Amino acid sequence: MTVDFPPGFLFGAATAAYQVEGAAGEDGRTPSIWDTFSRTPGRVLGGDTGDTATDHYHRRAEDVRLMAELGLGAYRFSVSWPRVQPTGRGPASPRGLDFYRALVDDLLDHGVQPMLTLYHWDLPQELEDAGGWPERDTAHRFADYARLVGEALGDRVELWTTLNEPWCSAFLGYAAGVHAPGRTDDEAALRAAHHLNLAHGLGARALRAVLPSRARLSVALNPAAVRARTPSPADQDAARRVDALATRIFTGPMLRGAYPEDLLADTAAITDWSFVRGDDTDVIRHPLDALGINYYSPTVVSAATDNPPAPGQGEPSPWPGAGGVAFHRPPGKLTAMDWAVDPTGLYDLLTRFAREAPGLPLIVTENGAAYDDKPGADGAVDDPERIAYLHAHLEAVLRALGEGADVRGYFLWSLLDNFEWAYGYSKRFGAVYVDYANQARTPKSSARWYARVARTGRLPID
Ligand code: PNW
Repeated sequence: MTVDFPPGFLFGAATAAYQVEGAAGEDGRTPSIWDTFSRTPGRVLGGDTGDTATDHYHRRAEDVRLMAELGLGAYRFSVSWPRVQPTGRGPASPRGLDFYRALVDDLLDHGVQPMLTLYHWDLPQELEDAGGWPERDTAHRFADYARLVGEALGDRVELWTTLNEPWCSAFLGYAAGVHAPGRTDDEAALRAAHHLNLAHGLGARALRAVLPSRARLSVALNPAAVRARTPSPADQDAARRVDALATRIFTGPMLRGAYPEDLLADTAAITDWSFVRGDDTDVIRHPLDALGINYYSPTVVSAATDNPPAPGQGEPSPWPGAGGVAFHRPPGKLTAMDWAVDPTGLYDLLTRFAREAPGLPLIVTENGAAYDDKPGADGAVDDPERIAYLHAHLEAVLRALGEGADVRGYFLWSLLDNFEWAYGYSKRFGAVYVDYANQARTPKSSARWYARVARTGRLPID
């Protein structure tokens, strides 16, 4: 197998606004659902919030210099909706947009290509108060917001992503309730999933109308690399259900213009899907220039042996319509998230979408691992497990490339240690260590290792 990536392959790192920016109340930014959620006692480990995060809002210039030092070709970041459109409606906030203009200018000055995500989970609280993603109007609000950002940054940003991981927004946010806004209502979660799909389609259309033709549009999904625990028909059926709820609920309408029949049947006890109207699925099937895939760990399932609870009766779960499915810890070493390390899942997803969506370029928009990193006596942070994780997953990308998958780039999650949602600051995903006492940045050994891969375009052979 070759260790060389194709010429032009993008090596980047990713972050998201709420996880790194801080400055939660500055320059006109209003609360998002994540401010409300994290300030509610008991929701986030340790009571952590994104009020300060890694203070990236004030350390932007230093952080961009760091990216350039690390030889990154690209930086994937998200725009905070309540920073640029504080009430979720109406005109843009010039001060909010100024931050992203300055960030993009800095990136371009340093030869780092910006990749902009419009929505990485920070819905303006005012829109949640009006019903949030279960309400159809939120999709239209998103399209207006997309247009505002497109008009402001379209001359400088070529790579655009509408949504990050709509599965998490819909099912962790509205069904399991472990992410903002913390609701536990299966029907609302399925409505949210549809309105996120619609937001993607309307947003893509709004962007196309204002962006120059060289702009490239994408969405970043977290498709599940699902495996049945055994080849038995019952376990295979469990895998099919989870695949429908995790992946095809988005790729069905986005890539094929229809919801999968089996998904509609599996969720029939929860909803009749009458919130899907008229030409919605045509709008959602907007032509894309790339598909972003976020991957961390596989999902292993089997048919549950006990009687599944009726819809709405069991513990809140992010899988409405998969009541009869049991989830298992996959084999393999675990990261600090207790997620199993298994690069085959990434290979499987890349080759699957290469097959199912021929001609659509793929980008690994997130991949990485949390470990219990600690500075040594000399202040250096040595993280050999992260290097091994990255190496193995980049090898999986090369293997998929070797079989013809059109993978254009790879973004490490994350540039910096940051606010890891419900886990607060307890989980460190960064290639760069952040000391939260003084916000000092220290590249870990994995950052040096990754910088060499990015500069040379090849994996080191050991
Ligand atoms: C993704 N799950 O989140 C996000 O895009 C990042 O913001 C996040 O920091 C990163 O992965 C690491 O967690 C996920 O429970 C959060 O299946 C939870 C899940 C999946 C992805």
